[in-house]
Amino acid sequence: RTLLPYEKRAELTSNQIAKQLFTIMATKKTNLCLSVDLTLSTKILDLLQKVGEHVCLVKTHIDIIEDYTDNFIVQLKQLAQKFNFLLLEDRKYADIGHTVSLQYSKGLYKVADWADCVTVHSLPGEGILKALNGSVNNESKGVFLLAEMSSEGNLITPDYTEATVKMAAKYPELITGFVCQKKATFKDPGQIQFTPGVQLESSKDELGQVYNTPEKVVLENGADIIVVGRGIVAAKNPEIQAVVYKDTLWKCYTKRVSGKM
Ligand code: UP6
Repeated sequence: RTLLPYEKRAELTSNQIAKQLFTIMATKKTNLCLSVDLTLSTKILDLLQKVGEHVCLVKTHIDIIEDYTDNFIVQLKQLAQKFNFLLLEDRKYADIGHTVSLQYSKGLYKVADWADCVTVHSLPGEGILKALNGSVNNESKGVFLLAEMSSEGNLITPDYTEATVKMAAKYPELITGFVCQKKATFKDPGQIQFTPGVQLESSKDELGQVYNTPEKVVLENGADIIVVGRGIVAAKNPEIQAVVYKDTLWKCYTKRVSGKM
C-alpha cells in the first residue's frame, strides 16, 4: 500500500471521497491537511485564503467557533472550490446510530450539508456506520474511522484497532480511511491513512498530545494525509510554515514511493 503512488490508489478505492483526495493530492502535489483549530470564523477564512493552495484537505472543529453563522459555511465552500481542497469535520462521533444520524444532519451545524467527510469512533459498534451510510444516500461522502489516537495513554488496544479495521471492511463505499498512526494497521491501498500528531520536531504538548516528525510518520509509519494544526496555525507566519510542511511532507512521500528508502 505505502509504495503505490496516490494516482494509482485513486483507481483502487470504492469511496468517492478517497478517490477525490488521492486525485487532489497527485494534482496539487500536497498531502498536507490543515487543522484550522481557531475560534473565530474570520481568522479561519483569512488563513485559508493564504494557505488553501497548499493543502488537500481542511479539517474543522465546527463546534469551537464562537461566531458561527451559515454564511461562514458558504464562504468556506467557496474557498474549497477556489483552491480545490475538501472539507473534513473532525466531530469524532461516538454515540448510538440513531443519535449520530441526528447529530450529523440536524442541529446548528448541519454537518451533512457541507462536510465531504467526518471522523467517527468505532466504539459504539457497527450501528454508527449504518447510521451514516443511511443518512448520506447516494451523495459522495466519506468517513475516517478512528483506529488509533496520537495522545499519550489513550485506551485503544491492538484488538480494538484490529476490530475497527474489520468493521470498516463491511462498508467499503463509506470508508475513506483510518485515523491511525501505524503502517501495519490496515492493508487496503484504496483507503487513506490519516495521521495527526505531527510537527517538524518530535515533542509533546502539556495535555498529552504526542508529535512525530514528517520523516517518521510518512517514511516509517505510512501516513498518506498528514494533519498539522498548531505547527502551522500557531506559527509566526502560518503561510510560510504551511509551505515548509507541504514541501517537507511531499518530499518524504516521493522518497517513499520511489522505493529508495
Ligand atoms: N487529532 C489528534 N489526534 C488524534 C485524532 N485527532 O491530534 O488521534 C486532532 C485534534 C486536533 C488535531 O483534534 O484538531 O488533530 C491536531 O492538532 P495539533 O497539530 O495542533 O496538535
